[in-house]
Amino acid sequence: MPPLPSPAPRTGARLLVDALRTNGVSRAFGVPGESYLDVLDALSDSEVDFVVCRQESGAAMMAEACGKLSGRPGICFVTRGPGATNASAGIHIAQQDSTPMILFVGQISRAMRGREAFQEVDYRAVFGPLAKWAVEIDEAARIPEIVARAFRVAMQGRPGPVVIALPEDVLSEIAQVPDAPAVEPAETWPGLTDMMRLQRLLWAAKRPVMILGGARWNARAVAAVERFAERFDLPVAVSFRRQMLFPADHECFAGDVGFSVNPKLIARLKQADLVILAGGRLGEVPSQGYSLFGIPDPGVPLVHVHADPEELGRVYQPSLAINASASAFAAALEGVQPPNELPWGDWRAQARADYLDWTQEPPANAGAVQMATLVRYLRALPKETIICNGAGNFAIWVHRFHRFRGFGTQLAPTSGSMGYGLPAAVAAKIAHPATPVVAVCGDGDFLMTGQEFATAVQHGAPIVAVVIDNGMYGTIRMHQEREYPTRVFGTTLRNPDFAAYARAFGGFGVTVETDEAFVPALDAAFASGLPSIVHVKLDPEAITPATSLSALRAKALAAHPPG
Ligand SMILES: Cc1ncc(C[n+]2csc(CCOP(=O)(O)OP(=O)(O)O)c2C)c(N)n1
Ligand SMILES: [Mg+2]
Repeated sequence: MPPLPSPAPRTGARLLVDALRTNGVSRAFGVPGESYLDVLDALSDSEVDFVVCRQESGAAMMAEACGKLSGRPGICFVTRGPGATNASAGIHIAQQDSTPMILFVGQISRAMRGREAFQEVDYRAVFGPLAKWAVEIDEAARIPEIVARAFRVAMQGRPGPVVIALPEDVLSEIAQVPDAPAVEPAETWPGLTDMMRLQRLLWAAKRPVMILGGARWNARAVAAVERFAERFDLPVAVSFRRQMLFPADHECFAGDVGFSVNPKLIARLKQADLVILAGGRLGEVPSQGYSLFGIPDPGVPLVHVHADPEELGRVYQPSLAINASASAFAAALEGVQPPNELPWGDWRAQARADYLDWTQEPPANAGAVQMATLVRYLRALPKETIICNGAGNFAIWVHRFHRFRGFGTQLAPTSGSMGYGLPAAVAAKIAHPATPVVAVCGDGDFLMTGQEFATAVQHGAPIVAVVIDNGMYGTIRMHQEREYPTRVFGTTLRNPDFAAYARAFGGFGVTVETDEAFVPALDAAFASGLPSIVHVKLDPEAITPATSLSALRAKALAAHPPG
């Protein structure tokens, strides 16, 4: 056999960009730094679109959002030290949300390591516990190997973020090595008897429910679960911020288990005699502070399906543990047959009725602007509309009352990270220019990453950000009034004119102070074709759909009279 031709000499930076291309990367997000000039230069004549951002926190959240929508690692480049620490919120989101993502960090030259050189950080130590894997590349020749492994680690099993530190001199070092092959994550299928055992458990059940969560889903898998639910007439709930895993207009949909959950759904889950938990971990929020089922014995036959065996039995000991990705499990459900008669009668119909009852239009709130109007507007948007949010009480209305109807229509962090909605929306709009994208933000939430509105303008991403301005960190004020009624401290906000802010950046801005102006303002934002902010002045009394701020305070004072 003739010897293989030896590969052309390439810099570390070129090897890196070639590895991205081999793995189908067409877009990366980042903030530049002198620590990785060689990569910027290699990107400049590649086919990778580099979305330059204003702060690494937003850049990392954009990459995370891309990973969440596509199932392939979102890519982010940041500089050493402050660049990397700014990006850490995005890493934490990717970890808690099981999102594939790779953060590349410029690093000081190898010869300077350990002296606490300018902006030196030990990335393995800092990101080791925060990310799925953190690594530093020591020689250019190993770039193909390590980047290929990073793609695999990010996607395989339970997906998550990988952090790769790139010493400056490794990026300029020349190596003569071949590229690694493109990476496809291994699929994990249910074992030979798993689905038969699942069928047996279903045949013995009288009150079964399914809860969908986690990662490794796609549109096909979601459709397969829908068909399964129909054949078994099964109530299906979704986990915290996972509404996109089952269409809300489907007769089998029973609601979500997140914050401010339907008490009837919790009661139903507690009455169930079979729980099928597919893809998720049933963490603190969906399990209502780990109170929903027993630990370690859930107290009910539990079928737990997860792509990572480490997650099976980590908290709850299931009756049947199935080590499979959500999508492989969904495909295998086609083979599970229902009994001739389904003994759970109107169990599913009642679950559906409870959901519809709980999510009727929101009741009227205090003040001149109604959250119900926003919810009505969102429901009327095309069903593929992508709705994004960060954290704050404003999101309760979105999660409870909006009807998500398709995979990929929701970007919301289960880590409860404020500031996520805007950058997630920008990333979604850049990736899906023909799809309407709305970020629903709080006034506190928006300004955590509000500078990324400039990124939307620069990259022509006409998102609509609805900023719900109640002049406070409302969620914390709510807790404050409950625990320390009347002692308001550190939760009031003096806000800018958000509409003027949008215009100053070259976008469209409008302020809404009455309910009549709400819908025309949203229509005008969409019609503008520009990145837009609809600044909604919400009465601070409207603290949740269920109660007002003064009612909350009065209740707390009655329970703990001062003095
Ligand atoms: C990054 C981050 N910092 C702080 C918090 C704690 N926190 C949760 S909600 C909230 C207030 C949110 O305020 P706002 O966005 O105005 O929404 P509102 O609750 O007023 O609707 C805060 C400070 C958080 N979740 N994330
Ligand atoms: Mg607020």
